[in-house]
Amino acid sequence: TACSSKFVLSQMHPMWQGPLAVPGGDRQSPIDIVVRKSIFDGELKPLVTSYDPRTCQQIWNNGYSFLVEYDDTTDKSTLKGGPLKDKFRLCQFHFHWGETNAWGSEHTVDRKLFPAELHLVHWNADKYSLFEEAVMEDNGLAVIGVFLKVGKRHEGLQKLVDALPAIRHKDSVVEFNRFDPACLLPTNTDNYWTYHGSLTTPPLTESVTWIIMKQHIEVSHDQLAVFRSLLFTSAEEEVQKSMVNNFRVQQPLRGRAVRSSFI
Ligand code: SG5
Ligand code: ZN
Repeated sequence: TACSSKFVLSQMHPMWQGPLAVPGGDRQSPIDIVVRKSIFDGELKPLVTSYDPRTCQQIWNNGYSFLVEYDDTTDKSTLKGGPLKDKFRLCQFHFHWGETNAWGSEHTVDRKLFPAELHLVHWNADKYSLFEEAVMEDNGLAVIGVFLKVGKRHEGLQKLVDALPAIRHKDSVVEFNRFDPACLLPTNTDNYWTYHGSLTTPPLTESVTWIIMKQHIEVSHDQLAVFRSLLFTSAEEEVQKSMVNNFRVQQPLRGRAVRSSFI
């Protein structure tokens, strides 16, 4: 089942070893979004993304997911608005996915699992000067989450999918340019849920304003199959492991509010 595979991953994956795997925090992520318990907040603004595809630099397999990384030394690709008071810079995006289409997302909506979830990771450039600094601080990060559903092929995603065979193994990196991350956002970005949480991988710091899109995007089964052809393992390892089920087990809400920008 989905639950048992989550458990196995969080216990077994090398990236999860060490004391950081079990922090004592009470605003951890991911969570289940219970729609009828979410609180409409009329003060929540539309999101304002301004991404420059020329800041796209490389794509790499970090042994847990694949990351598309952006030059974040200047304010060229930014996120503002929504629940945010400050301006945040895009540094990378990545996905989490399952071994089948029945599960794979980290967040769920009324317990509904999606086959994959996109995370666009941004850091607060008004308050901090480096990602590494923002990671440790309250209000340091803002992550946009987008659910993926299986349906028709996603044209924008295909350029990414085509690059994946070159980074099949852990630690492989290739140059990747001019990818516009806005093409992976749903058409309506005004409707979202937001809550205060954490990174879902080590260091698991509670520095993240999560912005979860209500609308999903569609990708084809074949495109997700290419995600699943990636490997957790490096080229040197004898037993190769498919990169699947790279999501964290859900965390308790512990009295936090989940706000919605829509009724
Ligand atoms: C942090 O959290 C990590 C990412 C990790 C996301 O952004 O960055 C660091 O800790 C660097 C100092 O890890 C890396 O970039 C590897 C160096 O992303 C992943 O591991 C890919 C899943 C996880 O962010 S998330 O909470 O949005 N899932
Ligand atoms: Zn993530």
